[in-house]
Amino acid sequence: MRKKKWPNLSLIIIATVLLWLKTYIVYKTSFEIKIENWKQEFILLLNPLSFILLTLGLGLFMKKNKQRRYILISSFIISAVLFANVVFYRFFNDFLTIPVLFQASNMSDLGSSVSELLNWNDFLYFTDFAVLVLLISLKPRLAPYRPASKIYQRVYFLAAIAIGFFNLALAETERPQLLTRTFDREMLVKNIGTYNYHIYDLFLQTKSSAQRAFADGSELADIKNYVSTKYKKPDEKMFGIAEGKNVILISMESTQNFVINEMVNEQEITPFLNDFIKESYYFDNFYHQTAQGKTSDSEFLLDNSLYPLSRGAVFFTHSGNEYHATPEILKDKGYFAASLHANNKSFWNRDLMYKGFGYDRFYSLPDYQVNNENSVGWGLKDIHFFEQSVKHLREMPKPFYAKFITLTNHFPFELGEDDQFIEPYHSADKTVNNYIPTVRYQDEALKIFIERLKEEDLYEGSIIILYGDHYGISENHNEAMGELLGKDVTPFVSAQLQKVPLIIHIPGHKGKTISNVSGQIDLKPTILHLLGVDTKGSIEFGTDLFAKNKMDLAVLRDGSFITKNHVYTKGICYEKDTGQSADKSLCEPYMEKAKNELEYSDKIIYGDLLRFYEGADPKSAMDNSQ
Ligand code: GP9
Ligand code: MN
Repeated sequence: MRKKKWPNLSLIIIATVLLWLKTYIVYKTSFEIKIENWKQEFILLLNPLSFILLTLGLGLFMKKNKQRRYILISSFIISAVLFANVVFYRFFNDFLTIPVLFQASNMSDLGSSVSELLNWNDFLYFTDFAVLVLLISLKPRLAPYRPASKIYQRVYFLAAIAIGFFNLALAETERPQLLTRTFDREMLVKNIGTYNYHIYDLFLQTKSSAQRAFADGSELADIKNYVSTKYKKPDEKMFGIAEGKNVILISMESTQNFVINEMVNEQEITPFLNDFIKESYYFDNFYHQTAQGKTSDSEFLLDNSLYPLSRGAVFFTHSGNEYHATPEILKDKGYFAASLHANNKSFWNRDLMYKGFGYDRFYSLPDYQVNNENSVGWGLKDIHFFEQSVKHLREMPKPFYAKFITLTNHFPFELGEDDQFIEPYHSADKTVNNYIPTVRYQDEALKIFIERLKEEDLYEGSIIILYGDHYGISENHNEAMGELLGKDVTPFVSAQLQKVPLIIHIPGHKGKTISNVSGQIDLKPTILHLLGVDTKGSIEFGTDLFAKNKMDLAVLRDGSFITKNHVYTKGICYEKDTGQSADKSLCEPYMEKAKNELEYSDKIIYGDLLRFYEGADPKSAMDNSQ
């Protein structure tokens, strides 16, 4: 019998093709990368190639066994990076960044979420690696080793680099300024590929470390100018109205504004909040401005009126910076500042960051009794959390600035039957279905907490501020969300789904609904003005929500923004009334502003510029400048 002739393909080529095709298949099946035309599709197909060729190509300089080992190990590592992105994407609808990787302590705390995020068939993501192993051990002749000549090596690397540049050039025609505007990771990955993106991210990381080292106070002048033109005089009727009162802040986990006054199964999702907003100031056009740092980003916005970073969590990456946060400012007014959250103190690096903000006390896991009965999903159930927190509140020196961070309404939105005050929604999407009872549960917990505050005589002497920390339902669930809302979730709708509730209750005030467009960045000046602290001259990007001529603008961390009449997202300007795309020139006046805001805020963080601000505490400013 004649022996069949197999093609003689070298190991490097086989490994490259396998990894390349696998990456493309994963792009198409595990990420939602929107493709608008054939050119984009071609870029997507092409983009993993140069990196894989270059990396595996190093094997050309190695002898047989060493080469095999190198190809196997690098294939495995590259596959693992891709898989890590897939798992991360399932949860955050986003790609990994280096700062996030260093948040391993968070990742290990994810516990219940991780098992929810892994599927039994995930081993398929390593198919190409398995094929390589089998090939080498069973049919090594199919991938023979051939020492590469100098010429071959040169041609190989030139070709790989040429493909890389071709890719970049194509991407640049499709997406000008791609590398200079890095708000949108999806855009980056789509154009330069996951692997090159990680290299680029590494470059950014190095750059930001250098930025601090080289920063000096001179950059602050422009920024000071910018914020001082933005400053709005407080409304005389509201300024100092809560002076000396306690401040009770409640961060409502994953709570989006669409749940307010919305019905599911003919029942209200938030019956308590629907009533409470009637006796409070309720802001129904208020946006979260968080990015990868989720809850911690919202805390950062709240206490500093600075934007969080577009990549990583600023709580991790810049906890050593000098800040001029609300707790520190309120010290002069005799306030005691505390944060209460029944989780590990190191989650989101809170223990360190809180010190920098001037918190006096962090009531964390050891301050709560947590057991199997009173916990679910991420930990202590909200009703128990509030109940146990009342004791801490009682003991706190007055007046206090106390922030309560709820937890039950957290992905994957688990809840025992006994705690379900409303039935899950009925759709094909478990996440959206289960979100409804956990929001409803949180609403019940809030009702009980407010009752307890009244019993403890803490209600009348406190202003109570409730806000949603960030979205709960990502764009991965547009279909079920569309069903629930009765409209298609287009990018225009999606941007507006980033609204979170903001409710400010001031004793003795009737309150009202305020529909100006605003965001979490505005919380700090609003709170300080209510307490009688004028923020004039301080470096912050928000404006007092009660100021008479506050501009209608919310800049989201991905560069999208919302104004009175327009929504700008993913490069398109929409008419708010109709949802139709509008002439770009209508959004243009705000584009520069949005860009400036984010860039100035980033500059402050990367350069640790508040260490040069004369309003800052001189001692710590000195510590930091060494
Ligand atoms: C963790 C809690 C939830 O302590 O704040 O974090 P999140 O995942 O929403 O950022
Ligand atoms: Mn959160």
